[in-house]
Amino acid sequence: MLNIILIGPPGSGKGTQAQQISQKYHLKHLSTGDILRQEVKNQTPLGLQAKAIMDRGQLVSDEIVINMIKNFIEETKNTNGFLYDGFPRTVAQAEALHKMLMQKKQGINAVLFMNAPDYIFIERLQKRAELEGRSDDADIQVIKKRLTEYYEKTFPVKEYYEKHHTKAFYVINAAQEIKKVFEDICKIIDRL
Ligand code: B4P
Repeated sequence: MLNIILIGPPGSGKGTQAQQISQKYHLKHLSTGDILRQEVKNQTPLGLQAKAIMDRGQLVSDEIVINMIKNFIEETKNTNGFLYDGFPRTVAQAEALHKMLMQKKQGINAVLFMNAPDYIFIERLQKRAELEGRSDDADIQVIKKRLTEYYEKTFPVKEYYEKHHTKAFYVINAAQEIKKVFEDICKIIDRL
């Protein structure tokens, strides 16, 4: 059972790479962003609560996200493993995942850190706003807020994995074209 985590700022290409990786290695793609957007679309009580938070560029509460993940993992049967995309985004979420995996006698095989300068992420999200019209991409102030949230709450997760899972921690050059980023990631997964 493989457990692979994709971590990085908004617009670093987590979702883009996750789709290709999960397909190639037959992993269950677990995107907290996608699950939350589906809840918003279905106008569930959780979705209504999450929409306002996401539209402000903030993170949804740990309690909501951790429960969502627990349900997702429990409901998934017959898989080669999980690809976590956009989760964990806080140290509390990382600790909760660690606990869940320990209970299942599993560990983390790779943490892929998507690295690039901020201006690249901003350009990509603005381009996506034109193409897909995602409400949290539309306003530059919201994009900047997401980056601030990232540096305050998610960057410490990168440091947590660097320190506690040193051998499983990999830095990916996410500024390259999509195909090249994917090739670099495959080289790592093929060695696991
Ligand atoms: P997410 O859905 O996770 O999305 P993201 O971080 O904005 O984007 P991602 O990095 O996946 O970028 P993508 O591949 O799409 O989060 C959205 C919101 O949900 C958060 O702000 C938060 O409110 C909430 N949320 C999610 N998870 C949470 C959690 N665990 N806890 C609390 N809240 C949570 O790429 C972006 C664009 O760049 C695309 O248009 C793509 O085509 C392009 N692109 C990608 N790679 C490229 C490359 N190499 N070259 C050129 N363009 C590229």
